[in-house]
Amino acid sequence: MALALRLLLAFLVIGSCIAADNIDLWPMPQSVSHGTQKLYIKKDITMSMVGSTYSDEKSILKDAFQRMVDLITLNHVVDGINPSSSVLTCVNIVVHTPEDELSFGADESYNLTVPTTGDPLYAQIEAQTVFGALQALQTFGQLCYFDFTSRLIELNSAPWIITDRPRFPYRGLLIDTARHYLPVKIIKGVIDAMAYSKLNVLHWHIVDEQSFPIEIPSYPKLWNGSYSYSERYTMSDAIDIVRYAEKRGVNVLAEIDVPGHARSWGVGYSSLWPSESCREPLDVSKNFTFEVIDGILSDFSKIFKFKFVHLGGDEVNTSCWTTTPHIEGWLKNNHMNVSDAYRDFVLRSQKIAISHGYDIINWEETFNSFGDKLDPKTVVHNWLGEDVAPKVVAAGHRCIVSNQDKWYLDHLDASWEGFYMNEPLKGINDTKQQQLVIGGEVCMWGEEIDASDIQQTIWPRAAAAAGN
Ligand code: CP6
Repeated sequence: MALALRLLLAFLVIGSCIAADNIDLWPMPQSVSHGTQKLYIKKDITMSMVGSTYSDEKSILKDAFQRMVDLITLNHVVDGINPSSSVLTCVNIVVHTPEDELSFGADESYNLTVPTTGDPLYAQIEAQTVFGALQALQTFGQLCYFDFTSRLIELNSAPWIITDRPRFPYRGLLIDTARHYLPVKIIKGVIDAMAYSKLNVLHWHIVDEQSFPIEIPSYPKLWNGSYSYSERYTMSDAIDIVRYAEKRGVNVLAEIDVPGHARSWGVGYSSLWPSESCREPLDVSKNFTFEVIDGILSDFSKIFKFKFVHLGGDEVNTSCWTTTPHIEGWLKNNHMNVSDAYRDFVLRSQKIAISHGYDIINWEETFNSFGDKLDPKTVVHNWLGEDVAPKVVAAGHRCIVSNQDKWYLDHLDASWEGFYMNEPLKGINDTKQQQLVIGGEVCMWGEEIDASDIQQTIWPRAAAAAGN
């Protein structure tokens, strides 16, 4: 992973003739200056929080520091060093706010300085929130390396003065556990790697046509739609994943993709299908359908604390609605055509999600079909093409960009250069409208990958996008 990133960086620097003198940082911080001196890292380097308002009760920072140290020592035995040479003994971390709940738009900015003089010699991190400090620790870790000859941890080109802040508040990666189940351990590995690349939203596309792997206590037969007993997430698995992610500064965005991508729901509750022979989209004519959505979102709200929930809404083929007699009759009685019914389905689901305290994200088809009717706070998730985001923000909606030609990881022919070069603000010139683009997301759809190759397929191209 580190090697892949370094190779990628080397290519980029050569390829685009940037006058960067071997700054091995990715994504490149907003501002970097450095000198020429080599420092050594004391093998039992410590962390302090002198001057912090933050108390680290949940041990977010302390654990992150330990992970960073483990990573730079590569679990090798590090030799001690003659204390007279330039030895960094400590990282002092100043966090200015006591807040330790991860929230959308949290201040992730930081300053990192690594001086060459001082007794003791220590690095200093300064951040508004603990989540900025986590980003700084990632950057610090990238400056350090274990030297196999000296058996010391070294850091080149000091002194360093680095100032950084994210360009976008939403920097996402989609995983899909419906097409192939992904064990909790694998998801945690993906989260670790996201943190290395400073991505901060794991979009968990949990459920789809093929399987329903998650436990929903309100409707316990829903996970009858899982592939097998062992390919399931309990509530406590989901809580575990969310906690694990939050401790690394990663938000978890849960998705239920309705009404189109939901055939697996009916394995446990067949009345959610229009009929036994025509199984999706979900039956729009029944109150039960919306009771189940309410139950799922009610259970979600106890686990997924991110401000947003994703309600899908893409690729809805309504032919089952017009060919199933009881739905056809229902449409007629309500003076609706299928487009009206699709719109009402999405809007009704939005209201349910809002009642559970969520803001909504929907795939762009909802905007393309009835944008003027969407709840104005809806975030529209682009995927089809690059002309949509300008329309979304011109209409006053927030937008997430995932242009399928550039940022779909399941497209194996999409190059890392394409991932790097994709510009989320393309075609948007007004600064107010630019601010409505809350960020971008690369998508690892699960049809063609499973636990055995998901990491290799996500990286390094996702990291190229993160460096954009
Ligand atoms: N599943 C769901 C998918 C896709 C979408 N939604 C998808 C469509 C086209 C491509 C890749 C993925 N597999 N639920 C679209 C958002 Cl090329």
